[in-house]
Amino acid sequence: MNPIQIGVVMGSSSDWDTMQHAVAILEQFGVAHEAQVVSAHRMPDDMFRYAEAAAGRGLKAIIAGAGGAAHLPGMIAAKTVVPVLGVPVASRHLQGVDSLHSIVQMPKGVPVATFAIGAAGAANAALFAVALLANHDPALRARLEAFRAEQTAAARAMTLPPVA
Ligand code: RP5
Repeated sequence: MNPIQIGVVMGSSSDWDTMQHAVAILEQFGVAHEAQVVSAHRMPDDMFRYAEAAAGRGLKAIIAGAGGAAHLPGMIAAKTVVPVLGVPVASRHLQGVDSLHSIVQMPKGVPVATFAIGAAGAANAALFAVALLANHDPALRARLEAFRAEQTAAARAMTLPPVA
């Protein structure tokens, strides 16, 4: 069994609809990963333990998704130098603009790489993690290049319906 390389954490099981898109990409690329709920507000001690252990456990990046007052990515980043990729989850009342602002507006010195709100952001965070790992893994880089080539072919094959 390969050691876990990417950690995926989220503030609530209600984030899974969004965050599963990150896990799906990691599975597609065969990247060893874990996924779990680590809530900044409801289990802050667990969050700190997770972040403090991340480097020692060999994690290469942490994908952290949260919604609303989305402190999870920033607080994890505050406790580890392992790169944190933040995913704003769409919230009920503000549709994730609150999540986006909470995650993207980190003060200087503690970065969180912030992705788009929702499923696209979750998938792209995982693709970014794959790209990071691919810097040191030629086979993974080849799979990433093939993935891009398939997308290009699919886009070139797109046709448009006649004017209604
Ligand atoms: C955040 O609160 C979570 O990341 C989630 O997006 C949001 C709502 O959580 P639930 O009330 O659905 O558990 O901490």
